[in-house]
Amino acid sequence: MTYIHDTLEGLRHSSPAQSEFYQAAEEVLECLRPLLESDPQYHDHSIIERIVEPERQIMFRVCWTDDAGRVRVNKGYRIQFNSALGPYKGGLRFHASVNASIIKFLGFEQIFKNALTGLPIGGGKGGSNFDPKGKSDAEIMRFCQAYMSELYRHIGPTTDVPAGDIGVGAREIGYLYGQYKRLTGRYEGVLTGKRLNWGGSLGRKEATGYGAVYFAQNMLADRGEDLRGKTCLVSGAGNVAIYTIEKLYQLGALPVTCSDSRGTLHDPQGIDLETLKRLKEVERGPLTHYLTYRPDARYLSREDDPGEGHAVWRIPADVAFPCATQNELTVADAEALISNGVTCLSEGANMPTTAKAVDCFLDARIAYGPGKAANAGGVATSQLEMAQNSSMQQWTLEKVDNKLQAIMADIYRSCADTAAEFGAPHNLVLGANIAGFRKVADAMIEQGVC
Ligand code: NDP
Ligand code: 2IT
Repeated sequence: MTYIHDTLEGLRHSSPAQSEFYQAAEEVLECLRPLLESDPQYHDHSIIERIVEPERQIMFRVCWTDDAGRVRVNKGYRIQFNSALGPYKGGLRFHASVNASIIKFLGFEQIFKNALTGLPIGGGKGGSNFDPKGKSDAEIMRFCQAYMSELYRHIGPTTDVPAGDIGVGAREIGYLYGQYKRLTGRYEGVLTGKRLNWGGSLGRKEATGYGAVYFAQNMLADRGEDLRGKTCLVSGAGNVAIYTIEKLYQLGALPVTCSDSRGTLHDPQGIDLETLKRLKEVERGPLTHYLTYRPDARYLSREDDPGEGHAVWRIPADVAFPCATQNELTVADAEALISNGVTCLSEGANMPTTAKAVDCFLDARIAYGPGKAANAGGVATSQLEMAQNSSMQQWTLEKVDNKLQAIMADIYRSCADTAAEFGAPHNLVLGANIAGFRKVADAMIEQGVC
């Protein structure tokens, strides 16, 4: 199967210095080997070569003025990766680390994730290297307006529908939406993750975290277990982490950690959810402030722990939910989790586990739910928001949550069944990649060369 190797080599030459994208592409293409061997049509239609190439990549300058009156410049991105299944759909990330490789890996993953939801959405992603940390509300607004001043001409409710990701929540979606409306004069479902009183969906804010927990529930149920009484590790302290923690409590589990870029918070009594929400959603302050409300908790600073792994993964527990960022979980972390007896891991973040650490989990036969399956609840509920917008309706929370639970159960079933079909029933990475790919590839073949 030399063309998989050749395609990956080709990417390294045509798109140099994109390590995160190569990592994501290599994982998917390696998983496709058994499918490509058994079904030559994908090779005949050059689907592999076509699927790794974005349909369109937009890069632009974003100029805005800070509170001191200085003009600042950032890079803006939107990658429209694949529209075989529907309009491009995927979040926007505002973080200092953003570059072309990160946006490309996220857009690539989004193709297969969106396919797994079974909903009519293609794959896209965008963002900026704008760093929201320490910015005033007025600066955030001016940046969002400047970013949308270019983006608006490339998006629309039936062409490309952005949403949030790291650094982009309901506040930013509001400023982006206001600017889109000002520029186009149209009030329409061009963004998801909107607030409830102007077109948002009940349950969207919670959906990624809740979905990652529902995915874990499905994996455990297949092994005759459930989450009740289980001690859980959660990383991150943003949107996905907070609603993972909320759902874990609702299902009788005990989440004892969360984390941010500076370190890990460990509260053996269980993370106090109301305090965490107040700190992160209202005050937008650092996680260390938690200790003033809960002095028995401890904050393990990364500065004091310069080793290979991360403190959050060394705390003994039963189930783990990485919900911060890519490659946050290394081989050292995987070994610590496995030796402490973790039996299940569900990825709320995108590609949080390094390739070698994924192999550790698969070799150890723990229940391992890869991000493109486990965190698909967020984008799935975004599509439910699009459906409500286009029919001018607002559904109840119960209706949205019932649909989310059904979608997560279906994703799990299709990953597990596909893994079994290819002789590796424990390998949901293989199952997710083949199941997602098949849907997109079949649509591409049926739509001809384009
Ligand atoms: P938020 O911005 O709300 O929170 C991000 C959290 O991750 C923060 O606690 C942040 O800490 C931490 N973090 C970010 N970057 C780093 C880094 N380089 N090193 C260590 N910690 C970091 O983002 P979300 O919760 O929305 O997103 C978290 C993950 O979930 C991302 O991988 C995202 O792609 C994924 N995801 C999000 C979805 C959504 O609907 N929002 C849907 C599906 C996946 P600090 O504040 O210190 O930076
Ligand atoms: O990675 C993701 O799936 C998201 N950030 C959510 C995308 C969306 O369109 O809701």
